[in-house]
Amino acid sequence: MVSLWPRSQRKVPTFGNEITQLDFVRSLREPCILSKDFTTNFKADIFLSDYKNEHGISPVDYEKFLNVFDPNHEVSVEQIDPQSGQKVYRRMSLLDFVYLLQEGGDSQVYLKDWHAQKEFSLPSNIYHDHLPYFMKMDWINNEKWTESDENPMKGDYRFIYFGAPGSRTLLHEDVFRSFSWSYNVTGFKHWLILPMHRKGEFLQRYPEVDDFSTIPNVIEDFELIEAIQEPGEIMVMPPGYYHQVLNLTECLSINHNTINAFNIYAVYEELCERLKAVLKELDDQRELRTEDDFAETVELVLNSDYRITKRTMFQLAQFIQSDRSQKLKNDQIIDCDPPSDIEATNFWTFGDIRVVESILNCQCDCNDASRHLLSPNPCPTFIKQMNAIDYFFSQFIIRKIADSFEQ
Ligand SMILES: O=C(O)CCC(=O)C(=O)O
Ligand SMILES: [Fe+2]
Ligand SMILES: [Zn+2]
Repeated sequence: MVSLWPRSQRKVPTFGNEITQLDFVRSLREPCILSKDFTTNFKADIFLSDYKNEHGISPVDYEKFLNVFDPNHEVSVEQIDPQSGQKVYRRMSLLDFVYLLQEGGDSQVYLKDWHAQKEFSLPSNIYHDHLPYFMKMDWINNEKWTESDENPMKGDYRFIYFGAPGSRTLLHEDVFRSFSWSYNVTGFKHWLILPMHRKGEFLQRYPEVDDFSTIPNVIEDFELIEAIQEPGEIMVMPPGYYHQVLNLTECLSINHNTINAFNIYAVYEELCERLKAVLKELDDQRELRTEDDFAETVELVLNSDYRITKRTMFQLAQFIQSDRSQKLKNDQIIDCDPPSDIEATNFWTFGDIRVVESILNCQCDCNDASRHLLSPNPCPTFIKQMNAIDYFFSQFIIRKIADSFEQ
C-alpha cells in the first residue's frame, strides 16, 4: 500500500477517548482525526465483509452494500476516460458501479457526493445517533427542515463516497466555509493538507494548480501536513483548509458539511467578501438592468459560486432562532442580547478561545462535564446551553444581515 503522492513527516493529530472537550475545541483550528474510539458503536458491519483482506481490514461486502441500497438505483460516477485520460462522469446503476469496482483496471471509478442518506433515509442508528454532539450541532443536516422542501440550503450536505484504489479528490477547500468531517467506513486514505498560514502564498504562486503532487518539493516548501486515515477514523476539516485525498485501497466513507454556531460567523464573513467580488464583477450591468433584475442576477451568481447567499443565510438563521426559542421556551436566557463580543472573538477567524470557553462552561454536575461536546448524548443542561448559543448566534446573524439590507 504505497502512496503515489509525496509523504510528509508532519502529521494530523489523532485524538482518542481521553481527549477533553476543551482540548478538542482548541485543536479545531487545525485538522484533526477522531480515533476509532469514537465510532465503536457505528454499524459499519451492515456494509462490510466478515473476513479481513490482505491489508488486515474488512472490505465492503458488495452484496450487503447493494442490499442496504438498491442495485438498480442510478448514480453519477466519476472515472478516468481510458482514451483521453480526462475525468468524465457517467450515469449508471449501483450494480454496474460495483461491477466496475470488481473488475479493477485503471479507470479509478469514484462515486462521490452521493446523497445516499436522503435518497434512502438511512436509519439513524447506523451512524447519526452515535456521533459526538459537536457533529450533531448542525444547522443544515440535523434539523426538522433538513429533508423538507423548506430547507433554506435547498437540500442536505450528507454524502457517501465510494471509490476504487487510486481514485482521488483533487485540491479544494470545502463549500461556504463549512467544516467537513469524513468517517472512513473502510479503506485507507492519504490526505495532504496545506497549513492555513501558507494558504495566501500558495494561492498566489499556484492559482491554477489542483494537485500538490505536480509541484516539486511542495511538502517541504509549503510545510504540508498529512494523514493516512484508517477504517473507523473521522477526519475533521476546519473551514477554509485546502486539502486533497487519495484512496490507497478501495474506500467507503460518509461525509458531511456543517454550519453551526462555531463557524457561522466565518461563513458570513466569507459571504460578504464573495458578494463584494460579485458586485464588482457585475458592475457594468447595473445600469442596464432594473434594480430587482440586478439583485436577482447577483443572487444567482453568488449561489452558484458560494452556495449560500444573504437571503439563504438570513432564512437559515431565522429557522434556527425560532426553533431554539421554542426549545428554550420558559428559560430566561432568550431575553438576553447576543454577547457583544461575538464579533471580536470569532472562533475560526481570530481563534480567540474565550467564546468557546464560555460555551463549554456548563453549570451542570454530571459525570460527562468535561466531555459533553464529544458525547453522543450529553446532559439536558448542556443541550440547553447549546440551544442558547445557537439562539445567540442566529440572532446576531439576523441583525447583521438585516442591517446590511437597510444600508
Ligand atoms: O475522501 C475524499 O475523496 C474527499 C473528502 C473530502 O474532501 C472531505 O471530506 O472534505
Ligand atoms: Fe473536502
Ligand atoms: Zn452535564
